Amino acid sequence: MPDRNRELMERARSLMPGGVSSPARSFNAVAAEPIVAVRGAGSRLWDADGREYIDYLMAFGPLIAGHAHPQVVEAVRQAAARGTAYGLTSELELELAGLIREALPSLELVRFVNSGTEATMSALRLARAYTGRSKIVKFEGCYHGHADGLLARAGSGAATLGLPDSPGVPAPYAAETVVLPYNNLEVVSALFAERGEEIAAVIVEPVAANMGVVPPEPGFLEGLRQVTRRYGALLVFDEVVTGFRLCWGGAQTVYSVEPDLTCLGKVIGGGLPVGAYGGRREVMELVAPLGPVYQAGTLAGNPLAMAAGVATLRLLREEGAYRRLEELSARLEEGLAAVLAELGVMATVQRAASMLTLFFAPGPVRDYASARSSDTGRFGRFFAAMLEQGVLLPPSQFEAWFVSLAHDEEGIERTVAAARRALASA
Ligand code: KE4
Repeated sequence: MPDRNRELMERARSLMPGGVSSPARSFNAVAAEPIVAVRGAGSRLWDADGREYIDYLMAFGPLIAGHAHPQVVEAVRQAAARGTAYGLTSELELELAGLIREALPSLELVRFVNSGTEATMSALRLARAYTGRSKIVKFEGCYHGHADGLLARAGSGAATLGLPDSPGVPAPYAAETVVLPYNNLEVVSALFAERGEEIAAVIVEPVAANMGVVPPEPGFLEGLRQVTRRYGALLVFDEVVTGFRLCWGGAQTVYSVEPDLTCLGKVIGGGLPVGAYGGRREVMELVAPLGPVYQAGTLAGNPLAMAAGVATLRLLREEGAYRRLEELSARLEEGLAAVLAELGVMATVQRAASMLTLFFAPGPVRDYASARSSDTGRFGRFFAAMLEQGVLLPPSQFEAWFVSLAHDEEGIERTVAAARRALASA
């Protein structure tokens, strides 16, 4: 039988670098041939050879309602029938902005962009303008998109591909970014004691997902809030993954820490291209056209992305939505942990709400160094064995598995059974 995936990937490689639109999709870090998606429905995805998978990649996070949720599809269809873009404000932007502010009151004003990268890039430009300072602090293993200054030892794709600093980033840009170990408040405090007046902002994934799922240790986020306030730097929460994923109010609600600026993406667009940044009015009022900080975008606030986002957030706001996500995700975590114990595999499962990572490393994984101690070769073989059994995981040890409202108990039982077979053989 012809291998349609292979044929299509060969043609893809003749047209696009690596045959992908993003390196995170390359399968370079796993022992399997890339697959080409042709359809998704609910928790399922089908490839070009007609194989069906229970999907935990879920497009790297946006699809918390599952693939092609009827209400999301209908909302996009209706919006498209009225036009795909206007170059003007549309009511859908107001609706989504209203839902975001209802869930995250710290975003007194919000600006839509087209990706998480644009959101973090814009938020940091704004922070530098507001403070008049240029240094940015980020954490090793955290990924905030591919804007020049943020690629210094990023997590996610760069970590997987072993490109700690990307070529093409001018040295002076990288020099403005200080990279510190996650979950280590002492190092942050020492840096601020020495150079606090130079620091415009600290940007952090409040629950890291790009070195695999690594929750903040008690006091870490509160400590960042205190030290940034003390030295007049801004605290930027990159909630592109955690926003509307951990709960309706995101990580800032779970941990009761209010950042000055928040970046969003993924879930708020329901699978369409979207990003957003927002925060305190006195900061956001510097953004053009109100203030001098320039940021713009032809398709920012695109009505189709807004429609998909509104439909998705409405589904999440329904009674019981997060309880259902918690039930399913806890079941998956417990099932995997039981298999690891039963087989005596040296691995650990770390979960935050409906995202989790199975690390082939002794726990706890608390920062990039401990994440990097994972046996990535074993993850690669595990990934391939799961794929063979019809379970699609993110193709990297340093990513999160995502559970959606469309997953179900039967699929989770099958996933745990497949993991038992995969771990016993790999
Ligand atoms: P995008 O530019 O990819 O929309 O968002 C960048 C971004 C910002 N902040 C966080 C915390 C993120 O996780 C991301 C993007 N996540 C990766 C995977 N974890 C996207 C996958 C890819 O690059 O293809």
